[in-house]
Amino acid sequence: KVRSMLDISFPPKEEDTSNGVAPKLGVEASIEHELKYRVSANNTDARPVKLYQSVAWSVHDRLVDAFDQTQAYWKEKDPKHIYYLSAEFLMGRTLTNAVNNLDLGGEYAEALKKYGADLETVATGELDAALGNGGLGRLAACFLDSMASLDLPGWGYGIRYRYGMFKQGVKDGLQVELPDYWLDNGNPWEIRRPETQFKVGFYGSLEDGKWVPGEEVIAEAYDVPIPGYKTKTCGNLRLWDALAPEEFDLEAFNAGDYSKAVEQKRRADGITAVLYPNDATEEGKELRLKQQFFFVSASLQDTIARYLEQHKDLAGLPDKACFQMNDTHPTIAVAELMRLLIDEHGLSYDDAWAITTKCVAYTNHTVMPEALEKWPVRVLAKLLPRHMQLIEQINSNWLDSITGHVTAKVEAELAASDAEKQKKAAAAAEERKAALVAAEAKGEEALAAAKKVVSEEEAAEEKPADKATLVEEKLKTYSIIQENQWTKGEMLVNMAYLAVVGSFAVNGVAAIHSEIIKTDIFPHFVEIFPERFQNKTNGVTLRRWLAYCNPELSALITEALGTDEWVRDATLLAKLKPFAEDAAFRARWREVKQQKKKALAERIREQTGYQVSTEPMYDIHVKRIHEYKRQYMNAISLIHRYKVLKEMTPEQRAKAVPRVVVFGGKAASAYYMAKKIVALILSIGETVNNDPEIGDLLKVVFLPNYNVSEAELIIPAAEISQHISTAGTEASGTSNMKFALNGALIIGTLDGANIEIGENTGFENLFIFGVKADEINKLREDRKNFSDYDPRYTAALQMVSSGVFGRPEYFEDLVASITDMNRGNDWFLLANDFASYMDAQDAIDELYRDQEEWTRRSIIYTASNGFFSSDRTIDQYAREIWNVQPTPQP
Ligand code: C3B
Repeated sequence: KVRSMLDISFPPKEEDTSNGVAPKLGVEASIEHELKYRVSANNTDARPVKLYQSVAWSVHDRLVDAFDQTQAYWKEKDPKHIYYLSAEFLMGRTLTNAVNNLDLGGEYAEALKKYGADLETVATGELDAALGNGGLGRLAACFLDSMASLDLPGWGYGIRYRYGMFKQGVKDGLQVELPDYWLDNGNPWEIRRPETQFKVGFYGSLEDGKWVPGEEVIAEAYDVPIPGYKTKTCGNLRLWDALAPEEFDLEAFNAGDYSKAVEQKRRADGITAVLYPNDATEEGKELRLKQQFFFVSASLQDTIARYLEQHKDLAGLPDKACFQMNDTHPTIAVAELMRLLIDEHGLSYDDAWAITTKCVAYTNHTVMPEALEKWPVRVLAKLLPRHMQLIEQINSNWLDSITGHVTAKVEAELAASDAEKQKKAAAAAEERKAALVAAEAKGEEALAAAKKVVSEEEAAEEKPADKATLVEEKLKTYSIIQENQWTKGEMLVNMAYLAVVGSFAVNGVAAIHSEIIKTDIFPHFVEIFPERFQNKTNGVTLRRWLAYCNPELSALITEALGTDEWVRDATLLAKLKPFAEDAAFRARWREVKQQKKKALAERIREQTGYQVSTEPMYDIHVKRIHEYKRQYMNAISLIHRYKVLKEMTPEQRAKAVPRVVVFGGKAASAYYMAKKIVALILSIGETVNNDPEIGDLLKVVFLPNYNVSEAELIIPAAEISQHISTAGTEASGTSNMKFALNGALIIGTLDGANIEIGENTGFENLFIFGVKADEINKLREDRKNFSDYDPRYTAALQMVSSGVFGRPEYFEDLVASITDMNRGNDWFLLANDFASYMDAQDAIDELYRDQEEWTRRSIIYTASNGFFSSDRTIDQYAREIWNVQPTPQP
């Protein structure tokens, strides 16, 4: 409006399509321009963060050009789009990725010489965008990179949290959580869109069937351009911020009630204030549901508005839009899309349902029961009354539609058991008759007693099951709305069930996981729509996770293959295999690893003060801290290792294989046991690292604040990496892929994507141990007594309890969680796997003595795992679920 009033034409009509100053200037001049005008620091005063900001703004302008051109092209061509709905996007830093994807690495390196700086150093001025917890959020970020790189029309949609994942510090041997104000230095990677705003309502009531919200906030868009790798395509991540409808309630303000006036603003701010720091557990907090609905509603409204700019009939929406729900967090989309279509656009329920179920697909990322979201009906009905009503209708239609199926199933079961029962009943009747005859012969009294027994038996005899009751009971297991199993009378909405019923495709994230969700989580849904269930094994972007984080190894790979095409086509990595047999190549491969180990050693010194040698094996265990991921089991094995080293003679020690063991990962702030596991690792480090007898033979390091940028430093330095979850618990894992691609060997269980990595690499090249997923249930039932455990395990735990690592009372319940039948009872089966874990560890030591063979395997890992490129994953989603076509600009 403002623009037309001023009568300016926008964009300018002239030839020049670049709308920034910088691109016209050339890289060097644009950095200078930004330094002077945008961040206001002259050359001599170019402090690192200012230099970073200038470089970032200079890149920003180039990104905006690519972005505008791509989006304009897509608008004109109008291809079907994928909209990736995710509560989390764990982006990390952007600068290096953007410069290299735009293929401007050389130019920026050259321009920075003037400042005596290199891109790598300048890049450290950027704060990580940590708008995610862990694997799920990082996967979403990798997917965006691949979508753009494959020229697929697609946007991510999420929340612009002002505080991301907390910063982890260590104080007095414990994890502490510090706020992550990542926008502190401004954010050159986003474009605010005050012209793109939508109202989102909450609470209120239904009046004549119409929802009248009791509270409204404004969702305002921020666009984050996502450059594809060496393509003109630049995708978009649209993040929503929440604003109060009016900055101040003027009436209240005038009446002198200042606090009431700012109340609205405070409430809106709260929605996008902070990311819930939970990974695979559910909080069930109203604010969390508010966040979910907030971004889902804005994203759907936005998509529909853009669709209606070019099309009249919403029936065609499924030909233009697919919404992929990243876990259950955005599942309210099913109800919200229904509401928008029915209430806002006047469609009938049936037409709306037909459209919704053609537009929405769901990815499941976990089988942990505590992470499968279930919202109390009470909470939903209060916050979103219209949606609760729609969910009830969806559920009742759903149950109606399957009543025939369920009835037939019950009938079949009854028929099968009927014959059996009749036979049993006849035999019982015979027996009773015989008993009466025998009793009669003994006299009156005996007969009376026998008659009593018989009549009791007859009364107790199984009544023929009532079919209607059976059908009703069975239907409950399919119901989206269920009674809380722990709190009687409380009704819950099972969001995963709503997602399955509302979606046209449901997928797991690794082969084994996709099977487990079919057999253990949704077996009854598989009966109804077997074709809906699919697998899409996760992947990672090779740009960030090999090419850019490990330029040295990448250069070597490129030299060997004679091309850098592998960055785009990861299958080409297979051609590295013959080089594994080349001793000179192996020596160079080792040199690179050594260089990366040195960089990590430096980081360890900076962050922890520990001096670690670069000679020992670098053994890495990084991921969120969870009982199921079993960092605890690793810690126990290290206690054993320490004990063995202590008991050795100097001659024996001279032959031992030295290790630097590095842990990293955050414990959710409310996860009691996880925080104790962190403390235990820190305590072991404190004791071991300061023991002069041990020296370089063993160092145990907890590197604080594991995040994307730390991972980029740690992964290239790893020689062995640990992925040791209890079989059947880790849906996929994605760091295992990153480690493998960087030539780290894997010690792991037959869980998640470890299995597929084994298939690709050859299981003989991995250190696989532990029980299999299908043995878990039985083993859980048969858990032993503590006294039966492996003596190495019991001795190590004894050392914890007796205070060798300090604070024995603090660790008491951690120990109890795996030793006490009544206090955790070793749910994740550490005791069962410990012995085979130790065997695998011994095999690792043994192989490490043979550096030639070790390096050979390392090369085989990189060569074998191109399959785990997220380009492959996204290509499969695009073809097999989304039906979205690459749409590159000519
Ligand atoms: C994670 C799973 O725990 C990983 O196994 C998986 O590799 C990734 O998702 C990506 O699929 N996950 C997560 O980070 N957060 C959740 N809430 C659920 C799963």
